[in-house]
Amino acid sequence: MNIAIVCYPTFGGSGVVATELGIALSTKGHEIHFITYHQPVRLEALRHPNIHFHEVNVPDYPLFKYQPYELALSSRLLEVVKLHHVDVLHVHYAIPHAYAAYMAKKMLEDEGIHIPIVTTLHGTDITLVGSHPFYRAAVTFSINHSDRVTAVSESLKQDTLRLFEIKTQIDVIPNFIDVDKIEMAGMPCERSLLATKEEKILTHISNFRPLKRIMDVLHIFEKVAAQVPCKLMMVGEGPEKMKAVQYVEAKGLEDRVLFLGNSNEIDKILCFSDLFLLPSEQESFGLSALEAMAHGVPVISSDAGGISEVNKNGFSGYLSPIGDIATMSENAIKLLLDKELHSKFKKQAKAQASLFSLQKIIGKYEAIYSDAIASIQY
Ligand code: GMT
Repeated sequence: MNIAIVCYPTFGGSGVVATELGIALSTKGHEIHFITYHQPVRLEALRHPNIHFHEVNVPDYPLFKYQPYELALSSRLLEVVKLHHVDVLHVHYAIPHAYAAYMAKKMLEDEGIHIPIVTTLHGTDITLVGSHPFYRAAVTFSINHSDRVTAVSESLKQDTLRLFEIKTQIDVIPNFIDVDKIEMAGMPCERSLLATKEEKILTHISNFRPLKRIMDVLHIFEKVAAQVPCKLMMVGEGPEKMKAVQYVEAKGLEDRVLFLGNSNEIDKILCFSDLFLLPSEQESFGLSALEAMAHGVPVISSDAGGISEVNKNGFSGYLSPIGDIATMSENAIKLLLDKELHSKFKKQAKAQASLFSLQKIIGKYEAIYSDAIASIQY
């Protein structure tokens, strides 16, 4: 198939999922066209012969307070679909991608070209931004006019049905991880560069937005550090980072809390991590938790949204109510102090992650594409 993928090319989970999906589909022989405003961060296009990248350019015009990205995107979609005979448009994150795709579809219809749209909902496009009264009507319209709609968890599907008047069927296709790639990588684990043998390593990866509850991460770390020698790796960038850095400085924790910024090498960081912390306020899935589990890192998380569909309480880690720092810390300490329990959870975390292996999920997207293509009426 000739598949066009639209996504945010940044470090966010939806962009990562879209990129990994495109790469996996390309290895199965599909022709993949990424259409974004810059090359997705996890994509090395030159390495994959049947992956193509088409940049969306938005000219800066001083009259506009807001540059019309949707307009530029739908024009680019039209161009790419025509030039490369694209069979299906897969848009990740409803805003504004599903809306722009609908415009492109209508423009193409005018030229006698009929193309189906598959929209994948990721989380904040529904729960945080999309349901805002200023956007809700357009988001509802775009979802209802997609030929197929998928959500990354049952929790997100239920949120979507609760927050919008949805007339289309929503299929749940969970996020995935290439477990074989992790197994085969066999990368050197350079733990000694960051911690001593006695020290445990706790890791948090996110975009440091308020809903990630970054201060909870630090408070949990402080409680754990009072009983277990440990370090905390904070990976990512975002609006709450400065507050966190200032707190760490004020508490004199600079040598134990390391801010590593955005990283393309999370495999290297997770390979030496002993625990992963994800105390989010909202999380439709929690891709970073799945990535940690695939590396055999147990997860201490909140029970927000779809996290419980990924992290299994008492098996791959522990879940607690949002903001329950005391229980999260107790569970972290319990795991870190009991070597046998920790190694059991490490194995179980890997086993749980394998339920979301790429090989199990990719066929579900291919089936959705085939259905969507077949459903197009000429
Ligand atoms: O978590 C973020 O803030 C990034 C965001 C995104 O849209 O890129 O992530 C959402 O999509 C991910 C991939 O499907 C999910 O794993 C995250 O749980 C979801 N984030 C939220 O629901 C807050």
